[in-house]
Amino acid sequence: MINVYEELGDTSRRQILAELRAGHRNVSEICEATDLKQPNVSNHLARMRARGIVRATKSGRQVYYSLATPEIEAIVNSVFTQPELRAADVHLGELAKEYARAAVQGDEQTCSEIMDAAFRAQVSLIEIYEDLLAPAMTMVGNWWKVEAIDEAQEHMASAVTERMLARTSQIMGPMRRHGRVALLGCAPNSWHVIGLRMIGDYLRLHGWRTLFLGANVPVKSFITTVRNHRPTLVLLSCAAEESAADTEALLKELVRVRDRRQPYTIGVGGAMVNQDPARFLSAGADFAAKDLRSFATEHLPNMDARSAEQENAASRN
Ligand code: B12
Repeated sequence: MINVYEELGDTSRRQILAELRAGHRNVSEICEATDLKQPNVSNHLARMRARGIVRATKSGRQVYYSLATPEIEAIVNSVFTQPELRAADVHLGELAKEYARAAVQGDEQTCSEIMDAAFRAQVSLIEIYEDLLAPAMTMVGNWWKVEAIDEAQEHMASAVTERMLARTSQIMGPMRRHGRVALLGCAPNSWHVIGLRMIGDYLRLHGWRTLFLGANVPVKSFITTVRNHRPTLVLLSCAAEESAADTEALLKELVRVRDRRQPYTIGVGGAMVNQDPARFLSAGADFAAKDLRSFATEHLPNMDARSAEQENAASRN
């Protein structure tokens, strides 16, 4: 997984990116400005290009490099204009509270700054999702329960968080794509997508092609999409009793249409699944993960190993 902040941890790359802040440059101009040797600069540029941090444009016989997107530009600028942070300097519990307060006000700017502070300190993606965003959303839920905020504010906080996830996926890109497909979605009447989005982001950063169907997907079209895209992994989220029966029905249908040519694995997660995993396992799920951390450390490594084995066997035959 790449993180622009990690790339900025290397002195030579930092010098190159600092130079590109001023505008597009070719290799000789970068060498001149940084005192780095040409092969060294070319290697770093190739690496950062593969990771979507810089882009190259041809003009006549010259290739010019620039920062790839406005998001990357903003991050690079923030690193050069703000004090350096270490993981020990940030307290995710405190940041979660600050984030939740900003999110219920619809204050995206503050939420982005909080996320960036954590990224700058090189806190991992899993920690940012699990120890900052997830507890912040739980706080939002608790405030709503005691009527400290109204439903519109809860919706606003959800919308802000979905945008923060989208922004994060812009600034992080996969190291290496293996091309296996994961399809993620929710059954009819199932509206909680933030946790599922986190799982999808994590998979994408680990080389999966992810198809995100979102909330409230009719069973028939869910199944058609599965048939059309032949995923290795189908993932559902269920957070509330109100959507549990529909999720069970979708699971049963996914099992019914699965065959030898399409032997996908079905995984489930979400607050309702955590409350009663057996209910979803008996409806057909192959596994239930309690959170992103356990999905990433317990379930995904097994699945990756199994898929790699199957792919090797298929290429031998
Ligand atoms: C935001 C929110 C909403 C938003 C969702 C917006 C959106 N875009 O997602 C809206 C406003 C739409 C909503 C609606 C409702 N909600 Co609501 N909601 C919440 C809230 C506050 C936060 C949920 C969240 O995003 N958490 C953060 C994420 C990261 O956590 P997560 O979902 O648990 O995901 C993690 C893991 O579970 C796991 N995971 C999740 N999905 C998956 C899937 C897979 C495959 C894997 C491997 C792992 C995995 O990984 C994630 C990261 O670790 C919770 C409160 C809470 N304590 O959770 C209530 C909560 C989930 N909602 C609840 C309810 C009851 C409802 C409503 C029925 C309310 C109503 N009466 O109208 C409706 C409709 C629900 C429906 N039919 O689906 C209850 C559910 C209780 C229950 N178990 O039955 C909760 C717990 C609040 C409560 N304490 O009462 N809600």
